[in-house]
Amino acid sequence: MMMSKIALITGATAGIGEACARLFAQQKYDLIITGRRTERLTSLSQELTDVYGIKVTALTMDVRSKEEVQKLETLSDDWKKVDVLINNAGLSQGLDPINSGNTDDWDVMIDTNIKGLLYVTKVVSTWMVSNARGGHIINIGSIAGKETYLNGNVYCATKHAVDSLNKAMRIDLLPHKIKVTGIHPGAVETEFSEVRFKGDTERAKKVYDGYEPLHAQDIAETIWFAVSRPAHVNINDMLVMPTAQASTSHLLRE
Ligand code: NDP
Ligand code: 8X3
Repeated sequence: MMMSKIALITGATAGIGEACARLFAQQKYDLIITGRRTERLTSLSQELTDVYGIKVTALTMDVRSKEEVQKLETLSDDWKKVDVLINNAGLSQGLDPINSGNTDDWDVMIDTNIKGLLYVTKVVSTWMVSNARGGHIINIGSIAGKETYLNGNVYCATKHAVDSLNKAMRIDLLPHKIKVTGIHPGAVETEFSEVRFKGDTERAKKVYDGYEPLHAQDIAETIWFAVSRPAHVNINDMLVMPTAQASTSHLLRE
């Protein structure tokens, strides 16, 4: 019997992760979808099963918690044959100068974007190594991992760390034929800014005023491009921007 491929997507309850879940389901991947909001995971799981006829496992899991990430180990051996891991769960909190930044915000960003990504990667890369079937790890970085902008300090630092870990993983996992790809988006209109500004939707909307930002689907398609290359090709790194954005600080607003 032909087995479907399996993708594990962290942060599939919104934005880029949710768009990836839809696109990979369309491509007939079975999915492990994770996030903290159970209701959203349940309804997405139902939708993907109904529309695409794939199998979905939904796991409520806060990537900041080592204990919760260990829930992955309760999956059956069949689900541990993950072909693609999309390390997408991440966020920004606040936009303040370093001298007046909120240290709780810093903890959340560091714990989610760096430590959470590491905890999940440790579990899933161990499966990939022991399955001896290769695999592909996609790390969602950011333009903020390539440049630093005013008041972006800690968020930028976490994404620079992802950029570094992306390179490190590629070296460490080379003997196991595991591909590692960094995807670095510029501005994508998702719940990102609402989360950054803690529910201030007016302020969040202004981030995308006067130009067409990227849509989550654009990034899902970029990820799919990397994943669908032949076995001998790895896309190391992709920096994807809205046409109206030349850098973190240069936007053409009309
Ligand atoms: P969204 O806010 O729309 O989605 C973020 C996702 O991450 C949600 O599914 C959320 O799920 C999940 N998440 C956040 N914290 C945790 C946690 N502690 N444990 C588990 N899941 C968590 O934002 P985006 O889709 O835009 O963000 C996805 C990734 O893309 C992030 O890594 C972000 O840094 C990156 N990025 C975004 C850009 C943008 O402009 N939007 C640009 C460049 C990179 P839940 O709340 O249910 O836990
Ligand atoms: C999100 C993009 O420019 O707000 O990573 O940091 S930016």
